[in-house]
Amino acid sequence: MTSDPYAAARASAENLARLSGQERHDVAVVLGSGWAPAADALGTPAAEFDLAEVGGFPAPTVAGHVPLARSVLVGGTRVLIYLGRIHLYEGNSVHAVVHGVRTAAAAGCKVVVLTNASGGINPAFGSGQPVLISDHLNLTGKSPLTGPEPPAGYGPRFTDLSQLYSPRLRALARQANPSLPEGVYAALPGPHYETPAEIRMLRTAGADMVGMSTALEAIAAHHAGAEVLGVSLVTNPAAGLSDSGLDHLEVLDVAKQAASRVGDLLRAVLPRMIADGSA
Ligand code: 8IG
Repeated sequence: MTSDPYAAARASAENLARLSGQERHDVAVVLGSGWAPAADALGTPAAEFDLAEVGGFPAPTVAGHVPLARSVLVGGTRVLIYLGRIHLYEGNSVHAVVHGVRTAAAAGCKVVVLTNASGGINPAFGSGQPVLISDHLNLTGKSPLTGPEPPAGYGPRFTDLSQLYSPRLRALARQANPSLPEGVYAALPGPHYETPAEIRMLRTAGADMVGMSTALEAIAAHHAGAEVLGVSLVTNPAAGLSDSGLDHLEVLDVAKQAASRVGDLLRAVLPRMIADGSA
């Protein structure tokens, strides 16, 4: 990536237009751990391409993450799907972590849908439960807005996050599935899972789910002018809340089983996301 992350996003958006054959996109979807089956539920891609060709992305290092993107027409909405994401715990900079959503915004996306798999802290959320993210605790110690002054077209450096997770988009998702609960997502740097004491602390602090992603991307997407919908798939009880320990492969398995169902939800909601209906 060049030293200016905003210029890098513009350059990648140009590559994206060429590779996808689509001048602009309307909505971006970032699929988290185990969410790949949701991509197929969104329909046949018009184009699929390697993120290495888009530029600015480091190679991912975690099982279950594929460095591909797709362009899919869902209804009349041009959807850009990232089949995996970049994590801090892979040793990446905060700018690399948010490069995908900045590129999406530079490619025209007015909505960014961030999905993840998480540990459940709220005891009401069993494994396989999808939850709409209502707010987050960014405990990564990082901000994607560190660095150069943002150029024109972006929000101010001191960006307001009081409505980070769009109430409008959450209401749309609940129209499609009224039983969807909402919860607060705590983002930790990882890659280790928490101690039971840390989970007790997070619960006291108001967290319902815990994971290692999403918060930084949500901030960057909002700052780039996109509305954010966050959907977290609870795949395990957080540390200390069950008798067994945490196993990454079990987590991926639970996510896979639930992901296509949540993909159906996204397919129903995506065509209704662009507010003026002109997409
Ligand atoms: I899936 O229990 C998944 N991701 N930090 N803790 C953290 N991340 C997670 C967890 C969890 N489960």
